[in-house]
Amino acid sequence: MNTTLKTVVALAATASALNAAELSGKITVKGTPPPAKPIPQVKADQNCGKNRTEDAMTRTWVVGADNGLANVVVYIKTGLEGKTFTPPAEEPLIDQTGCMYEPYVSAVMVGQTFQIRNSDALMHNVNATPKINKGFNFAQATAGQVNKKTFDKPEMGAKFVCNVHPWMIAYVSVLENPFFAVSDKDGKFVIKGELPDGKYTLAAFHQKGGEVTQDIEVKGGKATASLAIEVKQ
Ligand SMILES: [Cu+2]
Repeated sequence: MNTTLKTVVALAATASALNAAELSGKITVKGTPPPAKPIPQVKADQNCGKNRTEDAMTRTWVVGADNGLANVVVYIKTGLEGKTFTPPAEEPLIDQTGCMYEPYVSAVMVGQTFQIRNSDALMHNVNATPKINKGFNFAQATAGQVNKKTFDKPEMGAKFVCNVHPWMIAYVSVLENPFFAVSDKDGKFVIKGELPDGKYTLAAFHQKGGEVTQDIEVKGGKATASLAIEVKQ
């Protein structure tokens, strides 16, 4: 390899090392949330509940190990002004299975295509009632039906319901940039992407507990953060 080429390769390696960022951390709950409630209609319905031995539960507050709070949308809220991003090519899936939405909470970028699937051998209707974006409402009558949708404006927690099974609820947040994640069952999150070092504001949004923010600094492609969401009844 000649010297010029070596330099180019070295520079490229440095550039990608600087840009490949990973933000990680944990969301905890502060206070004592009300316990999850059973949704007995799910198991009682012979079609919805045929693979179920235990009741479906409400998912308003899902708390895991060490007060970790699930279903929190974590995203970069400020620090990226003036930049534009291409929506990820990946198409997240919102599934309807056993008459429950999976996942309960998800996030997409503005303009990112996502899929809505009916995995049940019965009819659901997908009634999206966002406040900022345009809503939609359509039936999925057969198992395996997939419809693709996008939202074109940022919005937190757009609500999806099924009017056939009124306990079926999901929330979809729409973000302006691709730097977001949803906390897992123990409150952990990882956001990966090509992100320059610098100062940003990270936000954590919970459907019931609202939003908290924290200033972070990405250095050498890394940052960690811990945010607490307070219980609101
Ligand atoms: Cu349904």
